[in-house]
Amino acid sequence: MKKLILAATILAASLPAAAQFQKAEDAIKYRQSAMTLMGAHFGRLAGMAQGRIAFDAKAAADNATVLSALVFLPFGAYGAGTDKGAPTRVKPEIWSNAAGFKTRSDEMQAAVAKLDAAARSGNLDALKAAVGPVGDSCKGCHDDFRNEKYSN
Ligand code: ASC
Repeated sequence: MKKLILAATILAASLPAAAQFQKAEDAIKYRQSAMTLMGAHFGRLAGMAQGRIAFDAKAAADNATVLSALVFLPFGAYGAGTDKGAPTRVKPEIWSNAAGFKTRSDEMQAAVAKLDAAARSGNLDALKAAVGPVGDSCKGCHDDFRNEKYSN
């Protein structure tokens, strides 16, 4: 499982963004789908950390493994011209401040790598400590690069 995830992660991280999709709409749907899945799997980990969901070490580790691969997926789907073509909340800063966007994605991926290690430790306190920085990184990037409302 880990090997497969690693292979998928490397592949996703190295896919050429521009050539990956036929239409802007496809890229928008792809990245939104990835974000939805990230929210679902992070939500289960955050729920356990916050006591809303019963702590289950195996479920936590499994969710973190999946999340660890998902976090690379959206960033191959912000090619030029994907600011329209389907309803989207992207801010133009994704392209005008590409370095800032990259920094945000790197920070999030690093925080998720720590969350994955914490989840695999089987220790609830470690999980609790690692969830907050991931949530902060989600929010920070959304504040900078996501609009409140969809474009159309
Ligand atoms: C989620 C989700 C987000 C982030 C954010 C964390 O589960 O859908 O956008 O976490 O709420 O602050």
